[in-house]
Amino acid sequence: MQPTVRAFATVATAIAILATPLAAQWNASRADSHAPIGVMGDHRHEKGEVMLSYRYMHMSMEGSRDGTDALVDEDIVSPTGNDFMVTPTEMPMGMHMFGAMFAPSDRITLMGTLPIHDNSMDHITRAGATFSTESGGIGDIKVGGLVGLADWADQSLHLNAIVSLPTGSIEEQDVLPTSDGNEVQLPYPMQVGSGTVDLMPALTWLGQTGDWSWGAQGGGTFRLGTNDRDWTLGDKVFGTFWWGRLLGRNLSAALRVQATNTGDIEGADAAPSVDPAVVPTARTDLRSGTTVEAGLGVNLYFPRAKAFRIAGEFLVPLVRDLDGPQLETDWTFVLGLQVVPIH
Ligand SMILES: [Cu+2]
Repeated sequence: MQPTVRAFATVATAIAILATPLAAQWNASRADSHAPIGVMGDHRHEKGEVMLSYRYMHMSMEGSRDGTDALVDEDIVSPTGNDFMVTPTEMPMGMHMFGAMFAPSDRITLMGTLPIHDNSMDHITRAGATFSTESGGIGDIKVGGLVGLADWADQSLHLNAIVSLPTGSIEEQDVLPTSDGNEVQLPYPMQVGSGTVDLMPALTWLGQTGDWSWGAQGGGTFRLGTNDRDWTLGDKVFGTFWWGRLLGRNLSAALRVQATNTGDIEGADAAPSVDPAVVPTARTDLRSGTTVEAGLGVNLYFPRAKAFRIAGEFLVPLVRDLDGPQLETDWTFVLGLQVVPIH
């Protein structure tokens, strides 16, 4: 190519790239204008809009690991192994989450979520016996706002300013083989609340171009103070990135990657049943870890039915590096319904 032709081509390409965002307006009425359903606080609303949502999340945890190595349950409770008398073998976790959003202005969307937990945990003892414990109920209510920081033609950036309130129980009890039929305090993973006020800040960046969309969110959960039972769950930081693709007028699919790092518990529960010498779930120093998950999500959007959405996402782990023995997450499924009755 001649220099003038090359210069012209470069300028034309630059104009084309710059003109693309101007030509395309951010469109909230696309199937992929909401993130995969496992992402919280991904979108704002227009002034006056109300959205109600329901999500069901199921997390399947089976088997433990230490570092990136999977462990055999019988080895964890063998006298020559890690010296525990009991270890969890499986923990299915279910959660119903009810949410509401309201936008007092185009810039600010207020939101709140109410989770209801349903946990059970199966165990094996050194003698080979098995037993289960159960817990559940209302978890920690989260309230706050999504504050628009910048809006371009086809991109937007907002701050997630969310606070988690200690409405969930940290006194979940059940019967253990050693408790003579009495209900006693369960270990940390079976508690449904943190017991502390937690700050959950995040930044969310969204973009659309043609039939594609993308988004990124990074943030954390930071616990304030110590709960009434003298412990504090570890802080958590996460980052997630997704790519969405319109597959039709009302259908989109998205791939997502999420990395999460969780810290250990500080302090300790003084209940005799939460004995760190007996079971790994009672060890405050065996809670931390880093996981990377990959998700496939599908969004269905019915604009005429008062902006009704159905979405599902299935996540599998790519990396599980846990300070263990600690139960590993094998898969997570989220199903959600969203409706905008007032707009
Ligand atoms: Cu919404």
